[in-house]
Amino acid sequence: MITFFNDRHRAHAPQFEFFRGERVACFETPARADHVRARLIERGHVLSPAETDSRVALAQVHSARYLEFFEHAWRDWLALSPGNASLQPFPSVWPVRSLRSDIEPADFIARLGLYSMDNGTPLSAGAWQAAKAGADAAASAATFVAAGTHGRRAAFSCSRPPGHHAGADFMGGYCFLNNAAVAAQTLRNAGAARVAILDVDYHHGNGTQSIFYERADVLCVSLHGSPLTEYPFYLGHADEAGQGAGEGFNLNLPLAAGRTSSGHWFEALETACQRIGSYRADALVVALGLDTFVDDPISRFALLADDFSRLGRRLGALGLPAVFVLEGGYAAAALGVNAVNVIEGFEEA
Ligand code: OKP
Ligand code: ZN
Repeated sequence: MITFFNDRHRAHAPQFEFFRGERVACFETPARADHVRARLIERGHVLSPAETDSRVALAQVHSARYLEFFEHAWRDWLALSPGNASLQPFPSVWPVRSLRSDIEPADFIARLGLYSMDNGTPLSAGAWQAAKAGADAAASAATFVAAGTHGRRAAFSCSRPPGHHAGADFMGGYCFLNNAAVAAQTLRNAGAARVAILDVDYHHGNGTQSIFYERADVLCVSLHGSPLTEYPFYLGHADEAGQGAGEGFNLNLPLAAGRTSSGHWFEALETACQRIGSYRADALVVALGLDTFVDDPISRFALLADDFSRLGRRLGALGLPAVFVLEGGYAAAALGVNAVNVIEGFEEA
């Protein structure tokens, strides 16, 4: 399967994040994408640089003021003090219930809070460059798949940082630009009437869900650890079915966290696949998180390397043109085998 690789991902390499009051090394590292790249090459897959500008799709799935903020955030951070070049900005105040989010404050940290859902998404000097190139890779994969004139087409966008927690106007959960949403919107723009997004990352894709929540043209289905105990906590419950025109076009399949749940996980995958089949999608976007792996350091499911092959085969059996977009997965050394197992399982089917 052709891979569109984000060769600017290294521009985003924050130094630390917070865990229970302490600074810890980031889980979302450049090594992640490098491991997947190395495995793809080892297995003979073709890598291509991004060739589609994602600007059009980005403006359809994110708000103009959020894109404006994020693109210039590092410049604005440096403008506070030249010494900021070696520091990471974090939000410290957020417009929760009863506070206003319609007026953008002038203060930088207040703006950062307005456009963030957590303090776990460190900005870096190259965050915009890396994330924008990642969105371009997702748009390129979708454009490639949409251009397929005969036979089944599929492509893999191999990129970081991930995207599925980023909403129309906020960053969060290591995510800045919603790559899966960019891929789905690019497929729609190219003429696909109905696009299904299946998010198999361990964490609920709250950003993707919220972007398409009132739309019937993009079905969102997600398998994830229950938000009662797992990030992002405030979205991802089973009763979230979509709203307005989008009612009935969102399906959440939350599962209890636990190392012995891979049987339950594949049962839920079956439910997800049935729904995608009945939707009669023209194309599929897979938000491919690999943090369901048994050894993932921040997640609690129990999938093994072979399970990722099985996942790929099941998705292949849907018989749909597909765009795979890399999301999470923090057992970095295992990421290559696991990601490529999904890709090759899909091709096998
Ligand atoms: C992003 B993706 C652990 C903090 C966890 C949020 C997790 C974001 C996961 N110290 N922070 O869905 O894989
Ligand atoms: Zn995740």
